[in-house]
Amino acid sequence: MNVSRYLKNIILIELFVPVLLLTIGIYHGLMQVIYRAGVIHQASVAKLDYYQGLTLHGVINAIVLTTFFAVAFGHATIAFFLKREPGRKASLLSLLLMVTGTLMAAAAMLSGKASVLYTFYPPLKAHPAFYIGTAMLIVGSWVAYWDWSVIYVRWKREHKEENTPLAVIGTLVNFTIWFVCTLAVAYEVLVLLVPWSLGWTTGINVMLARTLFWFFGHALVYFWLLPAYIMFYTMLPKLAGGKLYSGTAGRIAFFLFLLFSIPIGVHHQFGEPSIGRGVKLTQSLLTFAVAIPSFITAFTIAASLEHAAWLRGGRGLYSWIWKLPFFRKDVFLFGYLINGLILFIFGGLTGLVNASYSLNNTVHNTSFIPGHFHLTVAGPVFLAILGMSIFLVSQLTGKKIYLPAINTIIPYLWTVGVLIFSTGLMWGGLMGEPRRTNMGLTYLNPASELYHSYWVISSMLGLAGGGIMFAAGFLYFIVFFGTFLRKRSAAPMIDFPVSESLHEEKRIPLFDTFRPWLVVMGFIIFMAYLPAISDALNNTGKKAPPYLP
Ligand code: HAS
Ligand code: CU
Repeated sequence: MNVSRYLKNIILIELFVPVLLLTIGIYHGLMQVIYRAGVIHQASVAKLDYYQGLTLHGVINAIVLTTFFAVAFGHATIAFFLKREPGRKASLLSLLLMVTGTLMAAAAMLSGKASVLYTFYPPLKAHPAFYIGTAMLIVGSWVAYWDWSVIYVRWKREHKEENTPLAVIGTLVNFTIWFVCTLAVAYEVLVLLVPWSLGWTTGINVMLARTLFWFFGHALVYFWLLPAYIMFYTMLPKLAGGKLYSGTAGRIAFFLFLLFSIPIGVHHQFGEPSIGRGVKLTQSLLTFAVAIPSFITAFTIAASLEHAAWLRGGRGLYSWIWKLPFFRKDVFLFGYLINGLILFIFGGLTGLVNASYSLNNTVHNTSFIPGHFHLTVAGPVFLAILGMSIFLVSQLTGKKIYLPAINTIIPYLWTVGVLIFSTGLMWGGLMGEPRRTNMGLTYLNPASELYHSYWVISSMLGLAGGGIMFAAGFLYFIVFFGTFLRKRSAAPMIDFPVSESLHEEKRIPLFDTFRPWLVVMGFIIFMAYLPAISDALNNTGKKAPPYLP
């Protein structure tokens, strides 16, 4: 499909800006593993402090890159599947807000005035530019969502009897979750944190701030994940040479995410004394419910892949796997997506460990948690972003991919790195290795009185895996920027590989409408969060004064 120059430029900027920043984010990933292992005792070559580096790493990789990508991919998805381009004014306004907000937050972090990590828990306090910049980034993404919603409603009016394309359902579900969950963090930032950071208020209700953060913070992880899920359902089966086993399963999965993504944030707060046991248990059980759409996805995609491999002549219980196009340059996106899925098997299982109320005691605040989330956000999410960004840049600029053979091995190299890295972190975590701690200065520094050797091997594994991840990231930058710099050889376009459904897909009205799902979503959130917020308001204790590191 041809795209206007306008939309092409908007999408390309929304890919270029965060990938440029990602160079800082990935560099600080490498620095993290180096400091933690105690190989270098002081801050990075750029003389940034450990927590400043960790903030840059988390905010750039997990907030900036993912939000920009979700909006860029959303523009492409809406334009391609509904055959209508997003509004010019709305997409420009969205882009400007996101870029300005990001620059403000980046300036605050780089100047060392916002070393508060990506969760910005009070009483850690950042410069107001950090909070306001992050809020602008979020509002910018809302503008794109509102515009797509209008496009969708108009499209639906003209296509009442037609099933809405699955990718569009996925995009709108994702941004609806995002819009609702970011309302809480907007309140936290604008009403609690900004006035406090400006010195207008003297104390802050830490419990309320944290509870509002996790209302947003858990749903955030599905905002990262769903663009990858859209690719798994609507593109991967086609890339594998087959069809999607069940489109209806995909629809059900997306709507289940709408119901269960938000009312489970308390599973990040099992250890907090001010929240009651009843709320914690309820949200622990609801967390198991949110795993269901992922199990549906696992079975549907595995069946689709097996079907594709059989069409290619594969047979046997497992040996069909070798017929899949793992290293084919023309369908390189397959390599990125399949590696993400493989990592997510382990990411999902460790998530279920975390979600188990009592088991969480063992892993909470240990390096087991970053072990888990690098198998998720640095797994299916990051790999889908890397693969799709190269795909879109090549199609939108009309340029051939630079170093296509290298491009096919990047996701495998990354996956090997993540597996080693996460094994190290999770193993260490089970032995109590703390997360978010500059261990190289303390526990692993022979000169420190805190020194002990429990975590030498695990942090060395983290270092080895992190080094491999850095190498894969470096190769990605070469391919991504190299493609930008090539000569144009074709007209700009977007041409997604689209999976057909294996079974004829009849339109089931319940799975082609948002209204009933939104009502149930509101009800569950209300029931799950009313007692949590009430606990946060009632069991707060003394208001905390600011803490400046
Ligand atoms: Fe999580 C903490 C529970 C999913 C990210 N999580 C985190 C944090 C992050 C994060 C960033 O309950 C740390 C936050 C912080 O800074 O403190 N998580 C879960 C559960 C799931 C889950 C139950 N997490 C994710 C995803 C993330 C993510 C997705 C990012 C994108 N997580 C927790 C909990 C905590 C937590 C607690 C708090 C811990 C604490 O104490 O602090 C579930 O959604 C997972 C369901 C997934 C599955 C897997 C399905 C498998 C699939 C692959 C199939 C493979 C195929 C390939 C088909 C059930 C879909 C076949 C291969 C061939 C070759 C053919
Ligand atoms: Cu969570």
